[in-house]
Amino acid sequence: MSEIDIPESHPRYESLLTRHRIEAGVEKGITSKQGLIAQGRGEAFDYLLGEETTPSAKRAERAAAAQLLLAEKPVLSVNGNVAALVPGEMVELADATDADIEVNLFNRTRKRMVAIADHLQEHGATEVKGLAADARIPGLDHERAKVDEDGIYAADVVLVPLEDGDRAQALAEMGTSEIVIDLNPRSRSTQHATVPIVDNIIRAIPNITEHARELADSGHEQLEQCLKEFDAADALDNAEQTIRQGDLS
Ligand code: PTJ
Repeated sequence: MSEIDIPESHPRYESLLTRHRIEAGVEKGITSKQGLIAQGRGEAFDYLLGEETTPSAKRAERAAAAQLLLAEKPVLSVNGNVAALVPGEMVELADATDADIEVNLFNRTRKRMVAIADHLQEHGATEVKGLAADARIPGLDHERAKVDEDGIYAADVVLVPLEDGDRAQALAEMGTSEIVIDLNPRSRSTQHATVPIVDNIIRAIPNITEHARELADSGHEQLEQCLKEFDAADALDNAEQTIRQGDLS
């Protein structure tokens, strides 16, 4: 039995586990109520994708691992949904790629920032950035602009999960490369990503970590090649085609 007392053999196990984690996140003051709506939106896309990682998303996850390993200063951005769904998995990915973790919220309050940082620390994070907020992403007039100067502001690669917003565009304009995880291939974030991953974050993060561990001893050239072979436009097109042909049975 799992944390929600549902056998793993249950046909909707993953979906029920995800819902439970988001609900618990709201109760713990980590996830915003809007996060529940965002989750529902994601679930609809996931349903049409067959609730599994497509071959195209698998390639994107490998490219993402290569990009994180190639980065000089990679940062994993965490919002209220990400913290509720994959806290331990984000810490593992940060360890595997030597990345920093930074909390960045749309509905930013000091209380939520601290609750999320504590939650990540309970799951093994040693340092969580985001509370200093001593720099701003230019061109954004909402709370997501607030970043740490030695974190997202200085990063060359940022992992941006579950946010359909203008921060992705603003970061791209700063010259930052982005790996975006979003089940909507038409979201603004995926459109600006160097590596868009159209997959459920529950599956995507452990997959990227596995690839990162596998690629850890690869040379610079091999990692570059892995990234070069990946075509972002093709990946988005592929995801959209799969969704459009989605089977509702
Ligand atoms: O914690 P905060 O204050 O920063 O707010 C976070 C939310 C998620 C509420 C905020 O960023 C928001 O409203 O996001 P959107 O505009 O609803 O975008 C979220 C995107 O994530 C949508 O395109 C969803 O399809 C997608 N999504 C939702 N759940 C998942 C997902 N993608 C991958 N895996 C999921 N589990």
